[in-house]
Amino acid sequence: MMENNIDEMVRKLLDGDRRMLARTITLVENGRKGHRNVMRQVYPHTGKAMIVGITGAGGAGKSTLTDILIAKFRKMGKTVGVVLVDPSSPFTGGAMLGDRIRMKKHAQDKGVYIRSIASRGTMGGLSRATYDIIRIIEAFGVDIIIVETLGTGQDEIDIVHFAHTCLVVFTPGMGDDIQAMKAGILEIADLIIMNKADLEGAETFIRHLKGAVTAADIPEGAWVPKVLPSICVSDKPANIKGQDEIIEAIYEHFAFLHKSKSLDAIKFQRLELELGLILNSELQNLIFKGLKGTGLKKKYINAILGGENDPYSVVREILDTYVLHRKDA
Ligand SMILES: Nc1nc2c(ncn2[C@@H]2O[C@H](COP(=O)(O)OP(=O)(O)OP(=O)(O)O)[C@@H](O)[C@H]2O)c(=O)[nH]1
Ligand SMILES: [Mg+2]
Repeated sequence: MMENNIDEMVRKLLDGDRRMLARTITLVENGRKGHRNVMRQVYPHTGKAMIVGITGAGGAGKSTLTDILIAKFRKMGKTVGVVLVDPSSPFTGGAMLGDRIRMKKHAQDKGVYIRSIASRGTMGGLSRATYDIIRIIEAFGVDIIIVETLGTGQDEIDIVHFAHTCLVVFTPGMGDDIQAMKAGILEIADLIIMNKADLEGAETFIRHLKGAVTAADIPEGAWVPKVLPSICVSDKPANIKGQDEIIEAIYEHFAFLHKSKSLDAIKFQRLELELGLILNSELQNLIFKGLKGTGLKKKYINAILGGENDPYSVVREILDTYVLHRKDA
């Protein structure tokens, strides 16, 4: 894509052109030519949306809950962006289709933008593209961005570094795992959602979760995670409940962040994370580009294969040669 086309693309994106939003995201997701230029132009327009992270085990009801929250935010007159990170593995392809069908009713609503991202970072956490895409949706201009990730460890930790409010979704059947999860979960969750509260065992599990919060060593003045029941699916619409309270709690938490000046800390953490990810990929690009045509990369790999060297020593050598000594050159 020509540079002036990129300028035009970003201009339209900032003007609220949805087609351009989709095209920009695809360009950045695939790391195509011009993506750095896009991000440079997009960045000054970011940072205005409220970001809600939703994580939890597969099938806990994250997408179903997201779907209801979208509708409620829309009723409040808010525009919503949704990012579904790796919504299903290649082995459970049906789940992603499920997400699509479930959220299809928002497809005609110009106030909602939903995007699935297939890729995860190579280290298991969220990829650089994911952060860039969230920035792009912010620049496009929505009030709220919901980011759904599967809670498989690293992703949960990542989400807490940029979401303003983090929801961790549990279900009654998970009671046995509670001991193992308790420790980490309280550091991540601002709101602990007990979804499928219609199922047996929900009340006991809620009691356990509340007990864990009470027993936790939460510093004075810090946010105390709320435990909230939720029923997202039922034959009788009247039985679907808990989501108004969740929205109320999201705003309560956001107000708390304002008051406690934690918003600045979140901004800082988010940038720290993004800087690291961008540095990683740009440095690798730069170095592999530098090695191109020298035959060195092949030599290094063969040396490792031959047992004369190891990857850490090779990287050290490359850094010594191409990065650390550059200042002397
Ligand atoms: N009984 C009951 N079932 C629910 C409830 N909420 C969601 N479900 C069902 O749970 C299943 C999984 O829901 P999803 O929303 O796809 O769960 P998810 O956490 O997004 O799943 P992944 O994205 O695959 O990790 C679906 O069949 C939903 O209909 C609830 O409150 N009660
Ligand atoms: Mg889902």
